[in-house]
Amino acid sequence: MTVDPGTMPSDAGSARAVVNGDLAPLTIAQLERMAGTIRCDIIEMICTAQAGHPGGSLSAADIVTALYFRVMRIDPRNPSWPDRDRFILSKGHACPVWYSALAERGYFDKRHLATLRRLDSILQGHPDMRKTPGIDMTAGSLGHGLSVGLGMALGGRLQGRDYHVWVVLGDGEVQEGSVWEAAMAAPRWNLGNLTAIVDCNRLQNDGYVQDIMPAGSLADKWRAFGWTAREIDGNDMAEVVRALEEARAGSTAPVRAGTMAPVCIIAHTVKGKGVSYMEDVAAWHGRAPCLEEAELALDEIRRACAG
Ligand SMILES: Cc1ncc(C[n+]2csc(CCOP(=O)(O)OP(=O)(O)O)c2C)c(N)n1
Ligand SMILES: [Mg+2]
Repeated sequence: MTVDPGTMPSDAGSARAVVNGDLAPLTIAQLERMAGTIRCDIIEMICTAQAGHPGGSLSAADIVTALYFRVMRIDPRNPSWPDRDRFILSKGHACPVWYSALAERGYFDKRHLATLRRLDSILQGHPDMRKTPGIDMTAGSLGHGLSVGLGMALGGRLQGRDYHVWVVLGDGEVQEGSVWEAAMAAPRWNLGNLTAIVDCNRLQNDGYVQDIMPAGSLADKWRAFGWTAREIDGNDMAEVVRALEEARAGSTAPVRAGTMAPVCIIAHTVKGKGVSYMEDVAAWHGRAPCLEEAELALDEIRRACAG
């Protein structure tokens, strides 16, 4: 299939005093429908490319939808607005969920989605900040996102900017030692402007985290490092929105008088969420559905949204 990516919207250049672009924050019901649209995009993109990672994209769809359509302070017409909230998908292989959210939110034409993973596409197999409007950090090699987010949060404070930094990590990814170096440093600097969200879908690429590297209670581990940690159902939109909004509002336990701890949200999710034959099945970590499988998936997702 040949796709004409169309004309890219131009970067508006100078910063404007726009909060959340021109979009009124979506209601929970609207967010749930948008998450369904994003899940459909994910299936279509990966089926068209015949490559990609559906499982971890689908599990994170509710979190990414809530951030882009309600919680984050962003302006899609001005992706480099200095006061924008920063988002990092540290588990970069799940980028179809990010690309869909960016397209649905207006950062670029939706027709680009059909070019996923092509050599000349702005949407590569892993996120590339040099190619995609709205992407602030290249990812794919697991374990780096929280350290970069920490730097962005410190930079914001040094510049007197009040943006918030959001980092989504995988529950397999947190086996990387570098995650815990950043986890140790963030409370040291009282970075209440940094939120980590761990997409706990119980699976990594070829099996259960519990069988490969049991982590015990992740919440207890983050608390031991000085974070405010809470556990939520990461596929329940109302719970997701509440946790994210509270993290942004800084309604967390003070570390010391006048300072705030960074927040870690342990989001319990289902890998492959929304597609029955993909749910909780390790094989769908990095496998593309054929046309028939994709049609089945789209049908299920649309029915769930309509119902
Ligand atoms: C440093 C590094 N090691 C290994 C990989 C290969 N890899 C890609 S995805 C993945 C599993 C990640 O599991 P998780 O973080 O739980 O992601 P999710 O379940 O959300 O897909 C691995 C090991 C990688 N991308 N980077
Ligand atoms: Mg996982």
